[in-house]
Amino acid sequence: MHHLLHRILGLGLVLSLLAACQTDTTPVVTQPEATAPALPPPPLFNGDSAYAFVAKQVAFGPRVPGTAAHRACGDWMVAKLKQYGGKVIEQNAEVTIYNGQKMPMRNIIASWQPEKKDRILLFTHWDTRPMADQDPVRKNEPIDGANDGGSGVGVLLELARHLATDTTQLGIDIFFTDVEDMGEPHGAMGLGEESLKTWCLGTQYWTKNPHVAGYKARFGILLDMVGSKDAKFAKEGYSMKYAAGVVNKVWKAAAAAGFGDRFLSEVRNYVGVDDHVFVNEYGIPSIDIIAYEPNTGGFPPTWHTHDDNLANIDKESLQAVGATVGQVVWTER
Ligand code: AHN
Ligand code: ZN
Repeated sequence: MHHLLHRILGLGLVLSLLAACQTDTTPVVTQPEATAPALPPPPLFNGDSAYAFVAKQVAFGPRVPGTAAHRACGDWMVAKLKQYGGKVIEQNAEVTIYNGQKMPMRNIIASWQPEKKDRILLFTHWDTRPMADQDPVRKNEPIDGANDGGSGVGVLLELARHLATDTTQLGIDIFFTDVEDMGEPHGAMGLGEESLKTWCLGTQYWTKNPHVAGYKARFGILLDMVGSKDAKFAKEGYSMKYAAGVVNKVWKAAAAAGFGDRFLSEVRNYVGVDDHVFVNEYGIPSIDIIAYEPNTGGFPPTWHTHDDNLANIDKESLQAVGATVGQVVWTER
């Protein structure tokens, strides 16, 4: 009897092992995910609100570092971030631009749930270019920077408005980088020394002096020129080199948010250098969502011209990017 029982139990064990092998198509790894409570849907991103934040910035005048408009706009941005519950840290320093001129720099970082170790970094530059070197006329006058400088801030302030009321699983940091756009006019393409030394000076300062000692994030998303007419986004080369997984995560989120048509599957090298390059070198896998013009293979035609004004901002583009980033922020766990 004893032996028979053993044999039956033994047979049962063998059978259950076989059964386990056969049902292996139900992977064990999905079990915890399936049992985790569903998250509430992401809050509704409001493109009109993001647009109003862009208009507000433009109304201050060009946000050229060292000017009264730059100072006043920065004060307003800090006030909004605080109003929305962000813990704000500012970095004020002096940096040297390509022609040797000293420039005051003001980085602005706002944190939600700063005690959390797992974090997402959202960043965009807020300064505007002091010249219109891509324009045939008035080359020495500053641009409005509605798209280049204004659009990313508009989208992130609208996301901040929701961070005030809708909690995320990860901690969130919004970093408004300064003195990004004072680079040497002809040193923009590629990661040559001229590029690296003269663009993205606020971000370069931050990587050497992070706002929190040893700061880390799971990943970073940079927004740059996200408000142009019918904006499309290619998979940008450095983003793919450093953080292909993050690119794919964001592109999936775009489809889930209903804006998959904006996020092209092609990989393109159309960005000389941008803030995310330095954040990647710092150690946070980061991508750049930056408008890509399929007709020219470059940036939108208003880039570094006087046509970069409010009349050329497209609410639908702000909506597409804001809803996509919101989808990532409120589904990541
Ligand atoms: C270039 O690729 C030339 N510039 C990327 C950085 C930048 C400047 N973004 C907006 N203005
Ligand atoms: Zn620019």
